[in-house]
Order: sequence, then structure tokens, then C-alpha cells
Amino acid sequence: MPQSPRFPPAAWLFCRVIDNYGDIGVSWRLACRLREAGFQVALWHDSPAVLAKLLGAAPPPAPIRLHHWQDDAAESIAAELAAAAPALVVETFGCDLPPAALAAVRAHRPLWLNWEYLSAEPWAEAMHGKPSLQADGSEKYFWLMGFSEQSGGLLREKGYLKKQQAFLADSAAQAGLRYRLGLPENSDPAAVRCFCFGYAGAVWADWLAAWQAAGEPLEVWLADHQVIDSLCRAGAIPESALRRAGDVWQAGAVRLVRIGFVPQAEFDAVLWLADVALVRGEDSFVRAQLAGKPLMWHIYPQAEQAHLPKLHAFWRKAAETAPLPAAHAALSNDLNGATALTPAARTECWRALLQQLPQWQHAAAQWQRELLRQSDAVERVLARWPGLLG
Ligand code: TRH
Repeated sequence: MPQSPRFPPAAWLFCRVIDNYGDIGVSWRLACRLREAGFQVALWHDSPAVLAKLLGAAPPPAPIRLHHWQDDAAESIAAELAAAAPALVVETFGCDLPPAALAAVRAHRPLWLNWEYLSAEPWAEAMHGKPSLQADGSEKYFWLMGFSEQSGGLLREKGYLKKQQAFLADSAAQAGLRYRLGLPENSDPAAVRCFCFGYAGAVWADWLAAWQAAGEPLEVWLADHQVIDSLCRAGAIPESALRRAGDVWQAGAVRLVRIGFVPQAEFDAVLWLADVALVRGEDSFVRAQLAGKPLMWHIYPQAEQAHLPKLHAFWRKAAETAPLPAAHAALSNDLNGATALTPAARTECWRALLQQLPQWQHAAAQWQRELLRQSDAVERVLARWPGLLG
């Protein structure tokens, strides 16, 4: 006999991975954040290998029940239901709930959220929080994360800034992480350290050429394989280069380093170590903002350049707190296929951007302050439905 919600209330999350790490990365963060807020959390997902990579060898930091979502998941849903009816059901990124979860929603009427991709576009703020009436009379609410008070906010665990400050004051923790990443011990102290986690594309060979021509010392930390594969494909580096974490390829003043994949719990610290971040997708992009790092966003590419309005809306919003160096927009458009720079213009822009690093850092710090001033996504859910936690 299913029981009604009781303390701690149960939250059910459902996630299907479309590609890469972001779908499950965001779902896992949301699961952890809901656990931190006081929910008992169950997460159904269809990609154990991807989640295992994000969790690493260490046991999950929070007692969250994981279910491999295969077929209709009826058994695991029945088992959860026998323990507690859900107070909250979240389907992430438009994954449709399995029939047994839908039946539980009908029977127990939890708060039902459709957790969508984030955007700074005005339509996203307008749609955020709106209910959509289902055929059976239940309501599902759109939750769109974003960057303003009017949006669904961003996921941020408690004490974020304190953790960042503690790490930056702890040279042993920094050295340990540098070692685990495979970063060289003989780094040029004058080099700008650039974390780089982007999508595959021909642009990377052009950017490497620009970095080299700019002539400023730069250490690029290449995460995962897509950028490295792109450089190999273009013949910018040999096939044999940068095969393993810790491998280095020196190209003039530019030093490319392949870094190891870290568990998500350590991902923030990698960003904290870097001077500049080239990030992508959704979650790494958000974390670089929270870290207060000068950043470029390699946005997830969509058909017919549909990603460009989203890219531009974000940078318009971020520039409201402090202006970015003039070269930033040209490079961001070049990286994301909006407009292509000539090799000479690209080099000039990079040189200008690095010369204006203090202004770029200032803008990033202002933006971080603005985001940390705002409540986070889960606080906003609880403010909108104050009875959720009982
Ligand atoms: O991996 P992404 O490109 O993911 C997504 C998906 O492609 C999705 O379908 C798409 O819609 C979405 O982007 C916009 O990028 P993202 O979102 O930045 O996710 C990467 C995750 O991987 C993030 O949680 C950080 C984590 N990560 C680690 O934990 N360790 C690492 O070493 C690295 C490089 C990443």
C-alpha cells in the first residue's frame, strides 16, 4: 500500500542522455542540490557509464538512490512508491515520464516540473514557471534556468564561495589537483592558463594558429578529446600528440596540455586553478560563471544557427554588469560560427583580449557577484511552493 508524502519528502528525477555529459551532469547536480535541501532523492537515468565517469571512483557524496532507466522502469518505481509517494517529480530536458511514474503523478499529485535547458532569451523568462495543463487535469510546470531574478535561476550548492576561497588558500590541495590533472611542473609563470573544453570543429586549428601568432605565452589545458581530435584532423598537431593525460605539445609560445577527466565534484577546482575558461554546453558554462572566470562559451551547436540568438542573449545580459573587452564579441562569434575572422584579425583580437585581461577579469568578477547575490534554482522552487518540504 503506497504511503503518502512524509518527512523527508521524496523527489523523483528522470533523465535521458541525448549526448555528452551535460544532461546527466545537470540532473546529478540537481539531485545533489535537492538532497542538500532536505529531500530524499531517487534518480532514474539511462546512461550508467556516463554517470560513472562523472562520479569517479569515490562513492556518491550524497545518499541518492540511482536507478538504471531501462524499458518502463515499473519495478523500481513501485519500489520507490512503496517507501514514499513523491512530493516532487522532475523530468529533465523533455524526457517523457514512463507510464508507472505518470500513474504515480495522477494518484499522488506531486509538484511536477519539466526542467528545461537554460537561456537568457526573453521568451525563456516569459515561459518560466508557467503551468501546462495535461489531459488528465494535472499540471506540469516549466522550469527554465537562467540568469535573472525572473528566471528559474542556476544550480548552486550552499557555501560555494567559501569552498572556492578555501581551495585558493590551500597550496597542497592545488598541487594535488595539478598532479591528478597531469599539469606540467615547469609551467611558465608568465603564461595565461586557459582551461579548454569545447566541441569538435575546424575552428580549433584556426585558433591555435592565432594563439601562436599572437606570441603571448599561453598554456592551454585540453579537457576530454574533441578539441584534440579536431587539431589532429586538421593536421595542426600530429596524430601521435596529446594521447594521454599529461602529454604536452609545444607550439611556439603556446603549450598544449592534455588534462585528465576529473569527477564532477572536482570540476569546479579545475576552473578555479585556471586564468581563463573556454567552456561549452550548459553545466561547464555555468560553473565557469560561478567561478568568476573570464570565459568564452562554445555553445551547443544547433541546426540553422538556432544557437546564436541564445549566445547573444547571454552576452548581452552579462555585459549589463560590466562591459567586456571589445575583442571578446568578435572572438565569441568566430568560435561559434556566427562570423569568421581573417587569420590576421583573429590574431589581433587574441592579442587585444589578452592585453585587456584585467578588464575581462573585472567583468567576470562582477558577473560572479551578481549570480551569487541571486537565490539559486532550488531556493526558487521552495520559495514558489513553500509547502514542499513539509
Ligand atoms: O558535455 P556537454 O556538451 O553536455 C551537454 C549535452 O551535449 C547536451 O545534450 C546539451 O544539450 C547540453 O550540453 C547543452 O557540456 P556541459 O553541459 O558543460 O556538461 C559537461 C559536464 O561534464 C559538466 O557537468 C562538467 C562535467 N565534467 C567533469 O565532471 N569533469 C571533467 O573533467 C570535464 C571536462 C567535465
